[in-house]
Amino acid sequence: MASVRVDPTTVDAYAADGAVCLRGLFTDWVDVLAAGVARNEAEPSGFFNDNGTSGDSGRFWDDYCNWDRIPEYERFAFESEVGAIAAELMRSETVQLFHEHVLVKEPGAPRHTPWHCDTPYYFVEGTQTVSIWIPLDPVPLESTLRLIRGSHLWDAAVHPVSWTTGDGFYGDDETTHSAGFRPAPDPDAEPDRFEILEWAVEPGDAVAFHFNTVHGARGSSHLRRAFSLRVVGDDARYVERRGRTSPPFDGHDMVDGQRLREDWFPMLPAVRH
Ligand SMILES: O=C(O)CCC(=O)C(=O)O
Repeated sequence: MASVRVDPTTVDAYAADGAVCLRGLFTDWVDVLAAGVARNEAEPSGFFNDNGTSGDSGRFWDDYCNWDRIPEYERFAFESEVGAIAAELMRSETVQLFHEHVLVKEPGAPRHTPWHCDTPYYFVEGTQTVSIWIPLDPVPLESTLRLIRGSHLWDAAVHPVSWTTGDGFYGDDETTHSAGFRPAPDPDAEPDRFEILEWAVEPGDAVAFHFNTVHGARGSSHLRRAFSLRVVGDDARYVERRGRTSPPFDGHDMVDGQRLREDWFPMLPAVRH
């Protein structure tokens, strides 16, 4: 019988709130992941993006879909207990890797991560989804990930926009709000309306959040490297979007309602070693 490390209260909180903080579960992997991020920065993929502007004092860069060429990422995905932890949180028998995403704010990076939810950018949906966001540096409250409690259960998703230009991500505009999306909220302007979950975290802690959960972050005065592993569970299915998706996964050849193809999106070990 596999041991269980996420306590039932945390699993219930994940279902109710759409985000939880996990303390110290990945401490042994911090050096491995940090080596992977250094390799990633030295050998960026075609998806590498500097989200800032030329006058910024520190960059906010991100890159993704590199797990099969960065051995440190691959080892973490397949050899750590992240799959089993995700299975417990999602209450899922299976855990399938969607992709990894690295987000680095260099000291002084002024750029905020805009309030958004990930689902409309992705071509997969389900009640069983989770991103495991792992800081590789100490992160104080002022620069940590911020999430709106319960927003994974909202009826309408936040209108997806480009992080760099703010334009509609599908090549659309404001009218899209009437077609099933809501505009990005501003929780700081409406503190009575939205409850924010945010935790000061240490390297190897994690914030686990549902693909539907609305989240954002401020800029950072210090180096803030984060490694986010995104996985889906039993009920997640491919969904055709009305425009491009991120990541794009060109040529995937899937159709509405299909499980993600396992040759591109492999199953991870879903029980503890
Ligand atoms: O690290 C950040 O600032 C944002 C992270 C994020 O948006 C994500 O992992 O989906």
